[in-house]
Amino acid sequence: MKTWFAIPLWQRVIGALILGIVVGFLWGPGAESIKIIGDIFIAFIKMLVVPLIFFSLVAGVASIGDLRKLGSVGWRALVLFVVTGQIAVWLGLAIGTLLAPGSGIDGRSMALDPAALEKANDRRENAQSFQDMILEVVPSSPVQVMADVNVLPLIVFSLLIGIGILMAKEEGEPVLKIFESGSVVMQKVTMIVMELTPFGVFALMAWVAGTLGLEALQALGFLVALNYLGCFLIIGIVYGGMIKLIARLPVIDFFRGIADAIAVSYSTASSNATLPVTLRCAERNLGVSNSVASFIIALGATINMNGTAMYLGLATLFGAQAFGVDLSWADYFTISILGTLGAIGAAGIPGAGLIMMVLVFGAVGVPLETIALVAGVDRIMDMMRTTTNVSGDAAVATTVASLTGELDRAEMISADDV
Ligand code: DAS
Repeated sequence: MKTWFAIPLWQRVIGALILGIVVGFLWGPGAESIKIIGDIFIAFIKMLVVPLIFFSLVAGVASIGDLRKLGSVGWRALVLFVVTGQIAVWLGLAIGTLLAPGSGIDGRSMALDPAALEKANDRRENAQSFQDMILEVVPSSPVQVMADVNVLPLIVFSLLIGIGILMAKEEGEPVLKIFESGSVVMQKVTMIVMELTPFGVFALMAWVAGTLGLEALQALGFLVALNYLGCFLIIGIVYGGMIKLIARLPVIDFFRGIADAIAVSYSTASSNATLPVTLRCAERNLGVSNSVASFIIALGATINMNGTAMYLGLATLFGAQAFGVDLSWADYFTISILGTLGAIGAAGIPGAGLIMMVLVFGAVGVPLETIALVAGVDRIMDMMRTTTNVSGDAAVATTVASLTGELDRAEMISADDV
């Protein structure tokens, strides 16, 4: 037992992934009989959605209030968080639309859950009037909204609670504390659920390999490749451009400065676990002042997750293509908003993006069965998403510090440093 937990989770998951594929090919369609193990894992993932969104989003929105205390530093960080988040999610949508990773899978033949496909088809055929759609977003019965996992009104309700806490100022503090500690508790519960990942991944990959065969695996491999492509584009172009054009600093020195944070974020797939390393890199290698680094990087680890936002856009299109769900421009807009909110609501822990897919899929009628398809390869993608999230936190902190005179260039690691 001790040996099992001594192995890093990501190695257990990768091992389960490979073993699942081999067993699936050897077992064939009979592998469907162990899919229940994967379904149990997905059910636990769905269990997390409402409490995790509610507590994390409320705490995330309420913590934005601190940004005002930091004046120009705070607002600059918020603007960069929002702008990079939107670029990221639209990049994911563009890559998913242009390269169509889900077209290699015919979800309808999977007959995974006819009810889910029925709901998706109904949604398209009985396209609601605009008024109906607006009315649906209003959380007229918050408890019912949570019971139905109706994510759009849940987000509206969470945002309003967060804003209410901000407006209540000191009187809102006790409630804020509840949501902040509730958010931490839900992250711990999520980490418990994530320990089931190797078992769920093994069963789901055996089922995919055994029943859907090579074309499904190829489609998943393509999705992983596009996830990496999107993340590399964000890191290289968005962050590289921010450092060069706005912070006016040598890009190579920036990435050398955060090399340790990149290594730790990739291996842990957790922004929170990488936080101390990111802070140290920002202060020691990039010369960012302690006040700016500790505030922006800590906040960024919670609400600035551009790799996750990009992935939510990409994965939603993957599911829509796999199940033949036509998405309108209004759906794309919904995905762009929810992808950003999902990234704000996602905690900096392994599997947060997997959980937030429920949020986006539910809103645009993409069957949740897509999660069973991608869960097997999520960890490999999560490692790169997290690296992108962490690099973004460091890039925003460095840029804002440079713009507000809170960066000591003499401290910045440079090419001639050994
Ligand atoms: N693992 C999350 C993080 O720590 C990212 C994700 O799940 O997408 O940033």
